[in-house]
Amino acid sequence: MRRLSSLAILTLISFCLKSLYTRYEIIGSLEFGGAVVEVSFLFLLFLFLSLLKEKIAHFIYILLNITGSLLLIGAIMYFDYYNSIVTYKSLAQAGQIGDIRTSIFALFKLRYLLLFADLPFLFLYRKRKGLSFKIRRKTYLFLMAANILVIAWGFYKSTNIISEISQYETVGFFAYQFLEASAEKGLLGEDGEEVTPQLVNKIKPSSPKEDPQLNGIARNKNLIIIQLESVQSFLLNKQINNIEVTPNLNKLINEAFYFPHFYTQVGKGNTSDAEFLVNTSIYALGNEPMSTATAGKTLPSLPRHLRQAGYYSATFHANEISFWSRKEMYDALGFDEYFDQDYFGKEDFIAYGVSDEILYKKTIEKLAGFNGQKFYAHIIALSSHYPYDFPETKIAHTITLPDSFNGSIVGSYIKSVSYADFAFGLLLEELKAAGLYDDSVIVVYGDHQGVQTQNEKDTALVNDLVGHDYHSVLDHLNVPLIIKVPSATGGTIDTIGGLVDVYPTIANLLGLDIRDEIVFGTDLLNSKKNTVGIRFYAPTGTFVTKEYTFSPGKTRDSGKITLIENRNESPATPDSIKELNKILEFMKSSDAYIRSIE
Ligand code: GP9
Ligand code: MN
Repeated sequence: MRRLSSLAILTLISFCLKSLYTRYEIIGSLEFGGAVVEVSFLFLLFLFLSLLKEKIAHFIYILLNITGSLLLIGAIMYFDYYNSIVTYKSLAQAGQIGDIRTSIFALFKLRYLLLFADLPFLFLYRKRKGLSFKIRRKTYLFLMAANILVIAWGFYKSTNIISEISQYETVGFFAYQFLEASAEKGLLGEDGEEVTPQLVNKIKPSSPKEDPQLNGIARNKNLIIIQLESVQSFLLNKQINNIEVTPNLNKLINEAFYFPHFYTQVGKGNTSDAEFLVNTSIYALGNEPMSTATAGKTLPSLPRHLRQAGYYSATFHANEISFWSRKEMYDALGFDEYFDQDYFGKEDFIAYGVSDEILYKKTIEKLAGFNGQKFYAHIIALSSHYPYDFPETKIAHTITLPDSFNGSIVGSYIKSVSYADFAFGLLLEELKAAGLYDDSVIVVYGDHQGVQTQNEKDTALVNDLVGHDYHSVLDHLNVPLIIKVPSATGGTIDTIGGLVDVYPTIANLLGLDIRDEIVFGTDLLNSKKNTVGIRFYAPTGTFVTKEYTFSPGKTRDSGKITLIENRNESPATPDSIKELNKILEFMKSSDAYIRSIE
Protein backbone atom coordinates (compact mmCIF):
# COMPACT_ATOMS: atom_id res chain seq x y z
CA MET A 1 0.00 0.00 0.00
CA ARG A 2 1.37 3.44 -0.96
CA ARG A 3 0.07 6.79 0.16
CA LEU A 4 0.03 10.03 -1.81
CA SER A 5 -0.30 12.75 0.83
CA SER A 6 -2.44 15.85 0.50
CA LEU A 7 0.67 17.92 -0.13
CA ALA A 8 1.82 15.52 -2.84
CA ILE A 9 -1.56 15.63 -4.55
CA LEU A 10 -1.90 19.40 -4.34
CA THR A 11 1.65 19.95 -5.52
CA LEU A 12 1.13 17.54 -8.40
CA ILE A 13 -2.11 19.21 -9.47
CA SER A 14 -0.69 22.71 -9.22
CA PHE A 15 2.49 21.66 -10.99
CA CYS A 16 0.49 20.19 -13.85
CA LEU A 17 -1.60 23.37 -14.11
CA LYS A 18 1.54 25.50 -14.07
CA SER A 19 3.19 23.43 -16.79
CA LEU A 20 0.06 23.69 -18.91
CA TYR A 21 -0.14 27.45 -18.28
CA THR A 22 3.53 27.79 -19.33
CA ARG A 23 2.77 25.74 -22.43
CA TYR A 24 -0.11 28.07 -23.22
CA GLU A 25 2.05 31.20 -22.74
CA ILE A 26 4.78 29.79 -24.98
CA ILE A 27 2.90 27.97 -27.72
CA GLY A 28 -0.42 29.76 -27.50
CA SER A 29 -2.46 26.55 -27.49
CA LEU A 30 -2.85 23.32 -25.53
CA GLU A 31 -2.39 20.43 -27.91
CA PHE A 32 -3.96 17.40 -26.20
CA GLY A 33 -1.33 14.71 -26.89
CA GLY A 34 1.59 16.82 -25.72
CA ALA A 35 -0.26 17.98 -22.61
CA VAL A 36 -0.97 14.35 -21.64
CA VAL A 37 2.71 13.43 -21.99
CA GLU A 38 3.70 16.44 -19.89
CA VAL A 39 1.23 15.52 -17.14
CA SER A 40 2.34 11.87 -17.24
CA PHE A 41 5.94 12.90 -16.77
CA LEU A 42 5.06 14.87 -13.65
CA PHE A 43 2.78 12.13 -12.36
CA LEU A 44 5.57 9.60 -12.71
CA LEU A 45 7.96 11.89 -10.87
CA PHE A 46 5.51 12.19 -7.96
CA LEU A 47 4.93 8.46 -7.88
CA PHE A 48 8.66 8.01 -7.41
CA LEU A 49 8.82 10.70 -4.75
CA SER A 50 6.04 9.00 -2.81
CA LEU A 51 8.48 6.16 -2.16
CA LEU A 52 10.53 8.46 0.05
CA LYS A 53 9.96 9.02 3.75
CA GLU A 54 7.09 11.47 4.13
CA LYS A 55 9.18 14.22 5.77
CA ILE A 56 11.83 14.14 3.08
CA ALA A 57 9.19 13.91 0.36
CA HIS A 58 7.35 16.93 1.78
CA PHE A 59 10.52 18.96 1.81
CA ILE A 60 11.14 18.04 -1.82
CA TYR A 61 7.55 18.92 -2.83
CA ILE A 62 7.92 22.43 -1.44
CA LEU A 63 11.37 22.86 -2.92
CA LEU A 64 10.19 21.52 -6.27
CA ASN A 65 7.22 23.79 -6.26
CA ILE A 66 9.26 26.93 -5.64
CA THR A 67 12.19 26.16 -7.93
CA GLY A 68 9.90 24.65 -10.56
CA SER A 69 7.71 27.77 -10.60
CA LEU A 70 10.77 29.99 -10.93
CA LEU A 71 12.05 27.81 -13.76
CA LEU A 72 8.72 28.00 -15.56
CA ILE A 73 8.57 31.81 -15.24
CA GLY A 74 12.14 31.86 -16.52
CA ALA A 75 11.12 29.63 -19.44
CA ILE A 76 8.26 31.97 -20.39
CA MET A 77 10.43 35.10 -20.21
CA TYR A 78 13.24 33.34 -22.03
CA PHE A 79 10.84 32.45 -24.81
CA ASP A 80 9.53 36.04 -24.90
CA TYR A 81 13.02 37.27 -25.55
CA TYR A 82 14.69 34.48 -27.51
CA ASN A 83 11.72 32.78 -29.16
CA SER A 84 13.38 29.58 -28.05
CA ILE A 85 12.94 26.96 -25.30
CA VAL A 86 15.34 27.37 -22.40
CA THR A 87 17.46 24.35 -21.53
CA TYR A 88 19.60 23.34 -18.58
CA LYS A 89 22.62 24.51 -20.60
CA SER A 90 21.62 28.13 -19.98
CA LEU A 91 22.52 27.64 -16.32
CA ALA A 92 26.11 28.05 -17.45
CA GLN A 93 25.32 31.73 -18.17
CA ALA A 94 23.59 32.29 -14.81
CA GLY A 95 26.52 34.52 -13.84
CA GLN A 96 25.36 37.13 -16.37
CA ILE A 97 21.96 37.56 -14.74
CA GLY A 98 23.15 40.50 -12.63
CA ASP A 99 24.32 42.35 -15.73
CA ILE A 100 21.08 41.85 -17.63
CA ARG A 101 18.66 42.60 -14.78
CA THR A 102 17.14 45.66 -16.52
CA SER A 103 16.30 43.46 -19.50
CA ILE A 104 14.75 40.90 -17.15
CA PHE A 105 12.56 43.51 -15.42
CA ALA A 106 11.43 44.80 -18.80
CA LEU A 107 10.23 41.31 -19.78
CA PHE A 108 8.40 40.52 -16.56
CA LYS A 109 4.60 40.59 -16.61
CA LEU A 110 2.51 40.57 -13.44
CA ARG A 111 0.35 37.69 -14.63
CA TYR A 112 3.39 35.40 -14.39
CA LEU A 113 2.91 35.56 -10.63
CA LEU A 114 -0.02 33.20 -11.20
CA LEU A 115 2.64 30.53 -11.03
CA PHE A 116 2.93 31.22 -7.30
CA ALA A 117 -0.80 31.50 -6.61
CA ASP A 118 -0.92 28.04 -5.05
CA LEU A 119 1.72 28.58 -2.38
CA PRO A 120 -0.63 29.78 0.41
CA PHE A 121 -2.99 26.83 -0.21
CA LEU A 122 -0.16 24.35 -0.11
CA PHE A 123 0.92 25.60 3.31
CA LEU A 124 -2.65 25.44 4.60
CA TYR A 125 -3.31 21.93 3.36
CA ARG A 126 0.06 20.35 3.80
CA LYS A 127 -0.93 18.29 6.86
CA ARG A 128 -4.54 17.47 6.01
CA LYS A 129 -4.45 13.71 6.06
CA GLY A 130 -8.07 13.51 4.95
CA LEU A 131 -7.09 14.44 1.45
CA SER A 132 -4.51 11.70 1.02
CA PHE A 133 -4.94 8.81 -1.37
CA LYS A 134 -4.11 5.26 -0.52
CA ILE A 135 -2.91 3.32 -3.53
CA ARG A 136 -2.66 -0.46 -3.64
CA ARG A 137 0.63 -1.89 -4.81
CA LYS A 138 -0.97 -3.23 -7.99
CA THR A 139 -2.60 0.09 -8.82
CA TYR A 140 0.67 1.84 -8.09
CA LEU A 141 2.56 -0.42 -10.49
CA PHE A 142 -0.17 -0.03 -13.07
CA LEU A 143 0.01 3.79 -12.82
CA MET A 144 3.78 3.64 -13.13
CA ALA A 145 3.60 1.46 -16.23
CA ALA A 146 0.83 3.56 -17.81
CA ASN A 147 2.77 6.78 -17.32
CA ILE A 148 5.99 5.24 -18.62
CA LEU A 149 4.13 4.07 -21.72
CA VAL A 150 2.67 7.51 -22.41
CA ILE A 151 6.08 9.15 -21.95
CA ALA A 152 7.75 6.57 -24.20
CA TRP A 153 5.12 7.29 -26.83
CA GLY A 154 5.94 11.03 -26.56
CA PHE A 155 9.67 10.41 -26.88
CA TYR A 156 9.09 8.11 -29.83
CA LYS A 157 7.01 10.76 -31.58
CA SER A 158 9.69 13.37 -30.92
CA THR A 159 12.40 11.38 -32.75
CA ASN A 160 10.90 12.45 -36.06
CA ILE A 161 10.80 16.12 -35.08
CA ILE A 162 13.57 18.63 -35.74
CA SER A 163 11.98 21.82 -34.43
CA GLU A 164 12.73 22.42 -30.74
CA ILE A 165 9.38 24.09 -30.15
CA SER A 166 7.55 21.08 -31.59
CA GLN A 167 9.69 18.78 -29.44
CA TYR A 168 8.72 20.77 -26.37
CA GLU A 169 5.10 20.69 -27.44
CA THR A 170 5.29 16.90 -27.81
CA VAL A 171 6.93 15.98 -24.50
CA GLY A 172 6.64 19.01 -22.21
CA PHE A 173 9.17 21.25 -20.47
CA PHE A 174 10.89 18.83 -18.11
CA ALA A 175 11.07 15.85 -20.46
CA TYR A 176 12.38 18.21 -23.16
CA GLN A 177 15.50 18.71 -21.04
CA PHE A 178 16.21 14.97 -21.33
CA LEU A 179 15.73 15.13 -25.09
CA GLU A 180 18.29 17.94 -25.27
CA ALA A 181 20.79 16.03 -23.19
CA SER A 182 20.46 12.89 -25.29
CA ALA A 183 20.75 14.86 -28.55
CA GLU A 184 23.96 16.40 -27.25
CA LYS A 185 25.34 12.98 -26.41
CA GLY A 186 24.45 11.62 -29.83
CA LEU A 187 26.22 14.49 -31.49
CA LEU A 188 29.39 14.06 -29.50
CA GLY A 189 29.49 10.32 -29.99
CA GLU A 190 29.00 10.53 -33.74
CA ASP A 191 31.78 9.41 -36.05
CA GLY A 192 30.95 11.22 -39.26
CA GLU A 193 33.01 11.63 -42.40
CA GLU A 194 36.05 13.83 -41.79
CA VAL A 195 35.16 17.43 -42.59
CA THR A 196 37.48 18.72 -45.34
CA PRO A 197 37.31 21.81 -47.59
CA GLN A 198 36.39 19.45 -50.47
CA LEU A 199 33.53 17.85 -48.54
CA VAL A 200 32.20 21.23 -47.44
CA ASN A 201 32.34 22.59 -51.00
CA LYS A 202 30.57 19.47 -52.25
CA ILE A 203 27.64 19.76 -49.87
CA LYS A 204 27.42 23.56 -49.78
CA PRO A 205 23.93 24.82 -50.56
CA SER A 206 25.41 27.59 -52.72
CA SER A 207 27.21 27.69 -56.02
CA PRO A 208 29.93 30.16 -57.02
CA LYS A 209 29.77 32.12 -60.26
CA GLU A 210 32.10 30.88 -63.01
CA ASP A 211 33.78 34.29 -63.36
CA PRO A 212 34.34 35.70 -59.84
CA GLN A 213 34.32 39.49 -59.79
CA LEU A 214 36.23 42.03 -57.68
CA ASN A 215 38.91 39.56 -56.57
CA GLY A 216 41.63 41.45 -54.70
CA ILE A 217 40.10 44.84 -55.53
CA ALA A 218 40.83 45.98 -51.97
CA ARG A 219 44.13 44.17 -51.47
CA ASN A 220 46.19 45.70 -48.66
CA LYS A 221 43.41 48.08 -47.60
CA ASN A 222 42.56 48.30 -43.91
CA LEU A 223 39.51 46.37 -42.82
CA ILE A 224 37.03 48.02 -40.45
CA ILE A 225 34.02 45.93 -39.48
CA ILE A 226 31.32 47.59 -37.42
CA GLN A 227 28.77 45.36 -35.72
CA LEU A 228 25.61 47.30 -34.87
CA GLU A 229 23.62 46.15 -31.84
CA SER A 230 20.09 44.90 -32.59
CA VAL A 231 19.75 46.81 -35.87
CA GLN A 232 17.21 45.27 -38.23
CA SER A 233 16.84 45.93 -41.95
CA PHE A 234 13.30 47.24 -41.95
CA LEU A 235 14.44 50.55 -40.42
CA LEU A 236 16.93 51.29 -43.17
CA ASN A 237 15.67 53.57 -45.92
CA LYS A 238 12.56 54.01 -43.80
CA GLN A 239 10.91 57.35 -43.12
CA ILE A 240 8.49 58.01 -40.29
CA ASN A 241 6.59 61.29 -40.69
CA ASN A 242 9.01 62.13 -43.48
CA ILE A 243 12.05 61.73 -41.21
CA GLU A 244 14.64 59.05 -41.99
CA VAL A 245 15.33 56.67 -39.10
CA THR A 246 18.89 55.89 -40.22
CA PRO A 247 20.07 58.78 -42.45
CA ASN A 248 23.76 57.92 -42.04
CA LEU A 249 23.44 54.24 -42.90
CA ASN A 250 21.23 55.22 -45.84
CA LYS A 251 23.92 57.57 -47.12
CA LEU A 252 26.54 54.84 -46.87
CA ILE A 253 24.30 52.41 -48.76
CA ASN A 254 24.41 54.76 -51.74
CA GLU A 255 28.14 54.40 -52.11
CA ALA A 256 28.51 50.75 -51.06
CA PHE A 257 27.32 47.22 -51.70
CA TYR A 258 24.07 46.70 -49.87
CA PHE A 259 22.55 43.28 -49.15
CA PRO A 260 18.85 43.64 -48.35
CA HIS A 261 18.29 39.86 -48.10
CA PHE A 262 20.73 39.21 -45.30
CA TYR A 263 19.88 37.31 -42.09
CA THR A 264 21.24 36.90 -38.60
CA GLN A 265 22.23 33.35 -37.65
CA VAL A 266 23.22 33.84 -34.03
CA GLY A 267 22.36 31.35 -31.33
CA LYS A 268 22.42 31.58 -27.56
CA GLY A 269 25.57 33.75 -27.57
CA ASN A 270 23.80 36.66 -29.29
CA THR A 271 26.26 39.52 -29.87
CA SER A 272 29.25 37.27 -29.25
CA ASP A 273 27.90 34.61 -31.63
CA ALA A 274 27.70 37.27 -34.37
CA GLU A 275 31.34 38.12 -33.68
CA PHE A 276 32.20 34.42 -33.93
CA LEU A 277 30.26 33.81 -37.17
CA VAL A 278 31.78 36.78 -38.98
CA ASN A 279 35.31 35.85 -38.02
CA THR A 280 35.08 32.13 -38.79
CA SER A 281 32.31 31.42 -41.33
CA ILE A 282 31.26 28.49 -39.15
CA TYR A 283 27.65 28.05 -37.99
CA ALA A 284 26.85 28.86 -34.37
CA LEU A 285 25.79 25.71 -32.50
CA GLY A 286 22.60 27.43 -31.36
CA ASN A 287 21.95 26.29 -27.83
CA GLU A 288 25.41 27.10 -26.50
CA PRO A 289 27.34 30.39 -26.79
CA MET A 290 30.22 29.92 -29.19
CA SER A 291 32.51 31.75 -26.79
CA THR A 292 32.28 28.87 -24.31
CA ALA A 293 32.02 26.16 -26.99
CA THR A 294 35.32 27.28 -28.50
CA ALA A 295 37.23 28.25 -25.37
CA GLY A 296 40.75 26.83 -25.50
CA LYS A 297 40.59 26.06 -29.24
CA THR A 298 42.69 27.61 -31.99
CA LEU A 299 40.27 28.47 -34.77
CA PRO A 300 41.14 29.14 -38.40
CA SER A 301 39.79 32.68 -38.67
CA LEU A 302 39.74 36.05 -40.37
CA PRO A 303 42.21 37.63 -37.89
CA ARG A 304 44.61 34.69 -38.25
CA HIS A 305 44.41 34.76 -42.03
CA LEU A 306 44.95 38.51 -42.08
CA ARG A 307 47.98 38.18 -39.83
CA GLN A 308 49.61 36.04 -42.54
CA ALA A 309 48.88 38.89 -44.95
CA GLY A 310 50.67 41.37 -42.68
CA TYR A 311 47.69 42.85 -40.82
CA TYR A 312 47.39 43.74 -37.14
CA SER A 313 43.99 42.84 -35.66
CA ALA A 314 42.10 44.35 -32.74
CA THR A 315 38.55 44.16 -31.42
CA PHE A 316 36.72 46.94 -29.57
CA HIS A 317 33.73 46.58 -27.23
CA ALA A 318 32.67 48.77 -24.30
CA ASN A 319 31.49 46.05 -21.90
CA GLU A 320 33.74 44.06 -19.57
CA ILE A 321 35.68 41.35 -21.36
CA SER A 322 34.26 38.69 -19.05
CA PHE A 323 30.71 39.09 -20.44
CA TRP A 324 30.07 36.18 -22.83
CA SER A 325 33.58 34.88 -21.94
CA ARG A 326 34.95 37.10 -24.64
CA LYS A 327 38.58 36.84 -23.50
CA GLU A 328 38.49 33.10 -24.27
CA MET A 329 36.73 33.74 -27.59
CA TYR A 330 39.18 36.41 -28.72
CA ASP A 331 42.05 34.06 -27.91
CA ALA A 332 40.36 31.30 -29.91
CA LEU A 333 39.81 33.70 -32.82
CA GLY A 334 43.41 34.90 -32.67
CA PHE A 335 42.95 38.66 -32.34
CA ASP A 336 46.22 40.45 -31.63
CA GLU A 337 44.64 42.81 -29.12
CA TYR A 338 41.30 43.60 -27.53
CA PHE A 339 39.94 46.76 -25.93
CA ASP A 340 37.12 46.50 -23.36
CA GLN A 341 35.77 48.51 -20.42
CA ASP A 342 39.27 48.78 -18.96
CA TYR A 343 40.19 50.94 -21.94
CA PHE A 344 36.86 52.69 -22.64
CA GLY A 345 35.95 53.46 -19.03
CA LYS A 346 32.44 54.27 -17.83
CA GLU A 347 31.87 57.80 -19.08
CA ASP A 348 28.51 58.55 -20.77
CA PHE A 349 27.22 55.09 -19.86
CA ILE A 350 24.37 53.44 -21.84
CA ALA A 351 23.28 49.80 -21.47
CA TYR A 352 26.52 47.94 -20.64
CA GLY A 353 29.22 50.44 -21.42
CA VAL A 354 30.24 53.84 -22.75
CA SER A 355 27.98 55.33 -25.41
CA ASP A 356 28.63 54.43 -29.03
CA GLU A 357 29.88 58.01 -29.48
CA ILE A 358 32.68 57.43 -26.97
CA LEU A 359 33.30 53.90 -28.24
CA TYR A 360 33.93 55.21 -31.74
CA LYS A 361 35.95 58.23 -30.63
CA LYS A 362 38.31 56.19 -28.49
CA THR A 363 38.55 53.46 -31.13
CA ILE A 364 39.62 55.98 -33.77
CA GLU A 365 42.32 57.24 -31.41
CA LYS A 366 43.76 53.72 -31.34
CA LEU A 367 43.41 53.18 -35.09
CA ALA A 368 45.15 56.47 -35.86
CA GLY A 369 47.92 55.32 -33.54
CA PHE A 370 48.61 52.26 -35.70
CA ASN A 371 50.57 54.71 -37.88
CA GLY A 372 50.22 53.21 -41.30
CA GLN A 373 50.39 49.56 -40.12
CA LYS A 374 47.67 47.65 -42.06
CA PHE A 375 44.96 46.70 -39.62
CA TYR A 376 41.71 44.87 -39.11
CA ALA A 377 39.43 46.51 -36.53
CA HIS A 378 36.26 44.78 -35.35
CA ILE A 379 34.10 47.36 -33.57
CA ILE A 380 31.13 46.07 -31.57
CA ALA A 381 28.61 48.84 -30.88
CA LEU A 382 26.33 48.53 -27.88
CA SER A 383 24.08 51.52 -27.14
CA SER A 384 21.03 50.20 -29.02
CA HIS A 385 20.64 47.25 -26.65
CA TYR A 386 17.34 46.06 -25.19
CA PRO A 387 15.44 47.49 -23.21
CA TYR A 388 16.34 50.65 -25.18
CA ASP A 389 16.36 53.03 -22.22
CA PHE A 390 18.03 56.28 -23.09
CA PRO A 391 19.45 59.00 -20.86
CA GLU A 392 17.67 62.34 -21.35
CA THR A 393 20.87 63.83 -22.73
CA LYS A 394 20.68 61.54 -25.75
CA ILE A 395 17.05 62.11 -26.70
CA ALA A 396 18.04 65.07 -28.89
CA HIS A 397 20.07 62.63 -31.00
CA THR A 398 17.10 60.36 -31.64
CA ILE A 399 14.26 60.55 -34.13
CA THR A 400 11.06 62.36 -33.08
CA LEU A 401 8.22 59.89 -33.42
CA PRO A 402 4.48 60.47 -33.76
CA ASP A 403 2.43 60.20 -30.54
CA SER A 404 1.12 56.79 -31.61
CA PHE A 405 4.54 55.37 -30.60
CA ASN A 406 4.37 56.78 -27.07
CA GLY A 407 4.98 54.17 -24.40
CA SER A 408 5.65 51.38 -26.90
CA ILE A 409 8.72 49.19 -26.96
CA VAL A 410 8.76 49.51 -30.77
CA GLY A 411 9.03 53.29 -30.33
CA SER A 412 11.92 52.95 -27.86
CA TYR A 413 13.59 50.51 -30.22
CA ILE A 414 13.36 52.85 -33.19
CA LYS A 415 14.71 55.75 -31.13
CA SER A 416 17.56 53.59 -29.97
CA VAL A 417 18.43 52.56 -33.54
CA SER A 418 18.29 56.20 -34.63
CA TYR A 419 20.81 57.02 -31.89
CA ALA A 420 23.05 54.15 -33.08
CA ASP A 421 22.82 55.68 -36.55
CA PHE A 422 23.66 59.15 -35.21
CA ALA A 423 26.79 57.82 -33.50
CA PHE A 424 27.64 55.82 -36.62
CA GLY A 425 27.49 59.05 -38.65
CA LEU A 426 30.05 60.57 -36.27
CA LEU A 427 32.28 57.53 -36.75
CA LEU A 428 32.28 58.00 -40.52
CA GLU A 429 33.22 61.67 -40.05
CA GLU A 430 36.00 60.72 -37.66
CA LEU A 431 37.29 58.07 -40.09
CA LYS A 432 37.39 60.71 -42.81
CA ALA A 433 39.16 63.19 -40.54
CA ALA A 434 41.75 60.54 -39.64
CA GLY A 435 42.35 59.83 -43.34
CA LEU A 436 41.13 56.24 -42.93
CA TYR A 437 37.82 56.36 -44.80
CA ASP A 438 39.17 56.01 -48.33
CA ASP A 439 41.87 53.61 -47.32
CA SER A 440 39.68 50.97 -45.74
CA VAL A 441 37.08 48.40 -46.58
CA ILE A 442 34.18 49.30 -44.28
CA VAL A 443 31.74 46.55 -43.40
CA VAL A 444 28.60 47.20 -41.35
CA TYR A 445 26.01 44.69 -40.22
CA GLY A 446 23.37 44.16 -37.53
CA ASP A 447 24.17 41.39 -35.07
CA HIS A 448 20.58 40.21 -34.53
CA GLN A 449 16.97 41.29 -34.14
CA GLY A 450 15.84 43.88 -31.63
CA VAL A 451 12.11 44.43 -31.99
CA GLN A 452 9.85 42.99 -29.29
CA THR A 453 6.21 42.52 -30.24
CA GLN A 454 4.66 41.11 -27.11
CA ASN A 455 1.45 43.09 -27.13
CA GLU A 456 -1.16 44.16 -29.65
CA LYS A 457 -0.06 47.77 -29.74
CA ASP A 458 3.53 46.93 -30.61
CA THR A 459 2.46 44.33 -33.14
CA ALA A 460 0.15 46.84 -34.84
CA LEU A 461 2.91 49.48 -34.93
CA VAL A 462 5.43 47.14 -36.46
CA ASN A 463 2.95 45.68 -38.97
CA ASP A 464 2.20 49.18 -40.08
CA LEU A 465 5.89 49.97 -40.49
CA VAL A 466 6.68 46.91 -42.62
CA GLY A 467 3.41 47.14 -44.53
CA HIS A 468 2.28 43.55 -43.86
CA ASP A 469 2.10 41.02 -41.02
CA TYR A 470 5.53 41.11 -39.40
CA HIS A 471 7.16 37.75 -40.16
CA SER A 472 9.15 35.91 -37.50
CA VAL A 473 11.97 35.16 -39.95
CA LEU A 474 11.68 37.34 -43.05
CA ASP A 475 11.26 40.52 -41.03
CA HIS A 476 12.48 39.61 -37.56
CA LEU A 477 15.80 38.04 -38.52
CA ASN A 478 16.54 40.26 -41.52
CA VAL A 479 19.53 42.47 -40.62
CA PRO A 480 21.52 44.82 -42.84
CA LEU A 481 24.89 44.13 -44.43
CA ILE A 482 26.73 46.99 -46.10
CA ILE A 483 30.21 46.72 -47.60
CA LYS A 484 31.96 49.86 -48.74
CA VAL A 485 34.97 49.15 -50.93
CA PRO A 486 37.32 51.96 -51.98
CA SER A 487 37.28 52.29 -55.77
CA ALA A 488 34.08 50.24 -56.26
CA THR A 489 30.76 51.95 -56.89
CA GLY A 490 28.73 49.31 -55.09
CA GLY A 491 25.04 48.63 -55.64
CA THR A 492 22.24 46.54 -54.27
CA ILE A 493 23.02 42.82 -54.26
CA ASP A 494 19.98 40.56 -54.25
CA THR A 495 21.81 37.40 -53.25
CA ILE A 496 20.47 35.85 -50.08
CA GLY A 497 23.02 35.65 -47.27
CA GLY A 498 23.70 35.34 -43.57
CA LEU A 499 26.41 36.19 -41.04
CA VAL A 500 28.24 32.99 -42.02
CA ASP A 501 28.86 34.50 -45.48
CA VAL A 502 30.72 37.64 -44.39
CA TYR A 503 34.22 36.16 -44.14
CA PRO A 504 34.37 34.60 -47.65
CA THR A 505 32.88 37.78 -49.15
CA ILE A 506 35.55 39.96 -47.55
CA ALA A 507 38.31 37.45 -48.33
CA ASN A 508 37.60 37.79 -52.05
CA LEU A 509 37.72 41.60 -51.89
CA LEU A 510 40.99 41.61 -49.94
CA GLY A 511 42.47 38.96 -52.20
CA LEU A 512 42.90 36.37 -49.42
CA ASP A 513 43.11 32.83 -50.74
CA ILE A 514 40.85 30.73 -48.52
CA ARG A 515 40.49 27.72 -50.84
CA ASP A 516 42.26 25.47 -48.35
CA GLU A 517 40.28 26.75 -45.42
CA ILE A 518 37.01 25.26 -44.25
CA VAL A 519 34.38 27.95 -44.54
CA PHE A 520 30.66 27.24 -44.44
CA GLY A 521 29.66 30.55 -46.00
CA THR A 522 29.84 31.75 -49.54
CA ASP A 523 31.10 34.89 -51.30
CA LEU A 524 27.91 36.89 -51.64
CA LEU A 525 29.32 39.02 -54.46
CA ASN A 526 30.03 35.91 -56.51
CA SER A 527 27.25 33.45 -55.83
CA LYS A 528 24.45 32.32 -58.06
CA LYS A 529 22.34 30.88 -55.31
CA ASN A 530 22.51 30.40 -51.59
CA THR A 531 20.53 28.90 -48.71
CA VAL A 532 20.76 30.33 -45.21
CA GLY A 533 20.28 27.92 -42.32
CA ILE A 534 18.83 29.39 -39.13
CA ARG A 535 18.38 27.98 -35.65
CA PHE A 536 17.84 29.01 -32.05
CA TYR A 537 15.85 32.20 -32.79
CA ALA A 538 13.76 30.08 -35.14
CA PRO A 539 13.29 26.31 -34.81
CA THR A 540 16.01 24.06 -36.23
CA GLY A 541 15.08 23.26 -39.81
CA THR A 542 14.27 26.89 -40.62
CA PHE A 543 16.05 28.16 -43.71
CA VAL A 544 15.77 30.94 -46.27
CA THR A 545 16.35 30.74 -50.03
CA LYS A 546 16.04 33.41 -52.68
CA GLU A 547 12.37 32.53 -53.13
CA TYR A 548 11.02 31.48 -49.76
CA THR A 549 11.55 30.74 -46.10
CA PHE A 550 10.85 27.27 -44.75
CA SER A 551 9.41 26.55 -41.30
CA PRO A 552 9.70 22.93 -40.17
CA GLY A 553 6.53 21.06 -39.33
CA LYS A 554 5.88 18.36 -36.78
CA THR A 555 7.61 15.67 -38.81
CA ARG A 556 10.82 15.58 -40.83
CA ASP A 557 8.93 15.64 -44.10
CA SER A 558 6.49 18.41 -43.36
CA GLY A 559 6.66 22.15 -43.07
CA LYS A 560 5.47 25.45 -44.42
CA ILE A 561 6.82 27.69 -47.13
CA THR A 562 6.38 31.47 -47.09
CA LEU A 563 7.18 33.19 -50.37
CA ILE A 564 9.41 36.24 -50.00
CA GLU A 565 7.74 38.05 -52.87
CA ASN A 566 4.17 38.18 -51.56
CA ARG A 567 4.28 36.34 -48.20
CA ASN A 568 1.88 33.68 -49.50
CA GLU A 569 2.03 30.50 -47.44
CA SER A 570 1.80 26.92 -48.68
CA PRO A 571 2.71 23.43 -47.44
CA ALA A 572 6.25 22.10 -48.02
CA THR A 573 7.03 20.81 -51.53
CA PRO A 574 9.27 17.78 -52.25
CA ASP A 575 11.98 20.21 -53.43
CA SER A 576 11.84 22.19 -50.20
CA ILE A 577 12.12 18.97 -48.16
CA LYS A 578 15.20 18.08 -50.23
CA GLU A 579 16.64 21.51 -49.44
CA LEU A 580 15.78 20.97 -45.77
CA ASN A 581 17.73 17.71 -45.63
CA LYS A 582 20.63 19.33 -47.44
CA ILE A 583 20.90 22.27 -45.05
CA LEU A 584 20.49 20.02 -42.01
CA GLU A 585 23.34 17.81 -43.19
CA PHE A 586 25.43 20.90 -43.92
CA MET A 587 24.90 22.40 -40.49
CA LYS A 588 25.66 19.03 -38.92
CA SER A 589 29.03 19.05 -40.70
CA SER A 590 29.65 22.54 -39.36
CA ASP A 591 28.90 21.31 -35.83
CA ALA A 592 31.14 18.26 -36.26
CA TYR A 593 33.90 20.51 -37.58
CA ILE A 594 33.79 22.98 -34.70
CA ARG A 595 33.79 20.11 -32.19
CA SER A 596 36.78 18.52 -33.91
CA ILE A 597 39.00 21.62 -33.80
CA GLU A 598 41.45 21.62 -30.92
C1 GP9 B 1 27.22 42.95 -23.88
C2 GP9 B 1 26.51 42.60 -25.12
C3 GP9 B 1 25.14 42.14 -24.79
O1 GP9 B 1 28.59 42.81 -23.99
O2 GP9 B 1 27.18 41.63 -25.84
O3 GP9 B 1 24.44 42.02 -25.95
P1 GP9 B 1 23.55 40.73 -26.29
O4 GP9 B 1 24.48 39.60 -26.46
O5 GP9 B 1 22.59 40.54 -25.17
O6 GP9 B 1 22.87 41.13 -27.55
MN1 MN C 1 23.57 42.00 -29.41
